[in-house]
Amino acid sequence: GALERERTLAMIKPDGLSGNYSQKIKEVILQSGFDIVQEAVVRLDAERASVFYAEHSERSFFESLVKYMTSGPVLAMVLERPDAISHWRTLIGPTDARKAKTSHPNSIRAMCGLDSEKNCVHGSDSPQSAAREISFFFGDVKSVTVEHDEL
Ligand code: DGI
Repeated sequence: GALERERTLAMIKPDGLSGNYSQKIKEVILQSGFDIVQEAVVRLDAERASVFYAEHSERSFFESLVKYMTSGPVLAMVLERPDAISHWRTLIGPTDARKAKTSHPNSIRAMCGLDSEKNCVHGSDSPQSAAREISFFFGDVKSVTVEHDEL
């Protein structure tokens, strides 16, 4: 939990956009003290969606996940505030939106998600994923921190 300002990649997935949840989700974002630093509506093709979710390429649900993520446009956003990564993960709730509806009723996934796949929003799960996902949508970040042992 860094106290310094931090950036994360948030995404409203196709069902969130087509269900007209963007405005409501943005209200939650702004009321929670995030700045929306960048945003773009993007249509992912199968190749791009597969790259985004490459870590799940061996999972049984991968083909279905790619189909879902290419079923319509998504809204990608760079969010900034202190502790942005874990704060946004807390706001969106658990991966399975059905679980979210019972255990985290105030979460974003409880509001607009359907199940463990169609869960309407994404949030980076670590500083490494945030850097990768921000550059996936918005190009390379200029101020990437380089660890000493990488030099
Ligand atoms: O970081 P999360 O999105 O909360 O969850 P994750 O990184 O474990 O999985 C990424 C996405 O893959 C998730 O948002 C929806 C999909 N997914 C994860 N687990 C399942 C799944 N899709 C299906 N159909 N079944 C799953 O068990």
